[in-house]
Amino acid sequence: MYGIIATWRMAKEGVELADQMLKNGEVSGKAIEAAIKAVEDFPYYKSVGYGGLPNEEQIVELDAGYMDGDTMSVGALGAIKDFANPISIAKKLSEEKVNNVLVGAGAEKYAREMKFEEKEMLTDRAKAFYRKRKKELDKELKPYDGHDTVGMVCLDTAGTVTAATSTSGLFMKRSGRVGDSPIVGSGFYADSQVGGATATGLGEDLMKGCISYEIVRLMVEGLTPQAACEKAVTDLDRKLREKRGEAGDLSVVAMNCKGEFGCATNIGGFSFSVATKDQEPVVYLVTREEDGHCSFREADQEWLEEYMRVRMAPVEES
Ligand code: SD4
Repeated sequence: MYGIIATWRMAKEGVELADQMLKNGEVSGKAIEAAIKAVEDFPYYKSVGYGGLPNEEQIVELDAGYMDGDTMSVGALGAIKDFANPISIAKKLSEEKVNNVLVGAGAEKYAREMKFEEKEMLTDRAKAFYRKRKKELDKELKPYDGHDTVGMVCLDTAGTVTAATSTSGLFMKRSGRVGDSPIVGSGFYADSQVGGATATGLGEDLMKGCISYEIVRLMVEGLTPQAACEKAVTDLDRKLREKRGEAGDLSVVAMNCKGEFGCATNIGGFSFSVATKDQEPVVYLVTREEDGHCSFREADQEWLEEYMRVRMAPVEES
């Protein structure tokens, strides 16, 4: 068996690419890296890599994480700027004995030494969104809307499970703010004997439940990926509401070592992309019921076209 699952529609092209690679016998780590790079490089996705929206100082600071489920090796980056592919740097860090998690200037120094591609990641389009949002903020809109992290779990024919994330985090975040995406166990987790999981949403809340680890742990207990995702999201959502009066956006996907997959969310509008040996690449739209059960249906052509149209529409600044 082989397969790859990823948060959001934006991962579709990357998932298609990885699917081909896996079909040809490529290893999980290479396939997931290529898939995430495809999202990082696409300028119209404004929450990952090139074209990602900046922090409050109009600087694009990126987070990324990578885990190899054979060895438990982890590499991660927080708040790195001016590098094209944070995922590749995170993966490289996972090969180091120590110093696996680097942030800010230290991460940039490492990436420079390792000769990763340097790139100005702030696009004119992202600047226009920034100017627009600045004006809206004067009218007291909350800064924390608008985000979509790409997170993936990948299984290859040899049975290796990897998990990885990449994000520009929350739009208008504070300089130096790090979300859940580079935090192992929160943004991502992989164990080749079990499976993997990854999360997207409000990092500050996802972290409180170590949600990716929790999903993998529930799969160890025998839950299917779908049941594990639903239980993890429902339990964390309830706990946050009980203890804090509200819960941020929590959305997750998971795949086990048999290539079975699942998803869950506490919001409307969550989508994910998936492909396996038995399943052509597809985008699913997730619906959440009152009781926390989540179902999904294939996105139709109209939805897919509208998605791209909105992503590529000119930024109305007025
Ligand atoms: C973060 N979890 O930085 C990320 C943002 C995200 O969908 O996933 N948004 O908190």
